Amino acid sequence: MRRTALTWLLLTCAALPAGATRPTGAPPAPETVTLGALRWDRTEVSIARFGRFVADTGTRTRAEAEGGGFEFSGGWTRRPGWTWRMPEGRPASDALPAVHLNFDEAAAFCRWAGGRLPTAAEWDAAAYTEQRSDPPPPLQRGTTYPYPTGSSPEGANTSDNAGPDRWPTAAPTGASRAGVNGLFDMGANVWEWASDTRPGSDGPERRTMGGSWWYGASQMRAGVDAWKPARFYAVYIGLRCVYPADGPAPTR
Ligand SMILES: [Ca+2]
Repeated sequence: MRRTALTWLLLTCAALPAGATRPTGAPPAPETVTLGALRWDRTEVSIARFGRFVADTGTRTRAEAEGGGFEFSGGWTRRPGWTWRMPEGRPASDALPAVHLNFDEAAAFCRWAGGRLPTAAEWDAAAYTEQRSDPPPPLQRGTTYPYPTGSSPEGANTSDNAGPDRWPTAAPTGASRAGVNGLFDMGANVWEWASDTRPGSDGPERRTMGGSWWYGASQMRAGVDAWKPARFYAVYIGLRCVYPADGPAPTR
């Protein structure tokens, strides 16, 4: 896959005069972004990718075993048949983010892929501070932004909509606009598990980052202190992983 994409890129570049616009159907951006010692998934983990982990490991998630994941509807409500395969209980695009996964399941996925879940501090640095040497305008290297999308939350999949809602629930991974560090959906779409932990009334809790499609843009800001029981799973919570920058390519 990687070699094919590279070959395609080289052929494309060779055929284009300097300054030409990339044609429609040009190869997608690389699937990871390297920032310092860490390589980041550019997007949230998709159903397709989580499916390869399940095929490889035989994993059966708690949401599947326990009768379905949770939605908030006047309180946390279990929805029969809502699982990572079918986030809202019906067949869905496999480009959607994988959800209905508890912390341990998210962490197991990242181990399989060759990495781990990020800490909240790592996540914040990647989400809000532009680190690339030559970012596309208006992003500027070294600037810390209020939103993972930059100076404004525009382009993120939140519940704030001036007009028609393009994505009433989750958006396909990578469908929104790339933000700080070229990462997609660090703000909103689905919450992302981080490894920070604290005791809770329902067992250990883990922090979740970035807000979701259910919330407005205020939940995308740095410093939002959101925690969930580690064993919880819901339609709003997904993940992305980090990998050592000097390690092998992640399993996809
Ligand atoms: Ca997100």
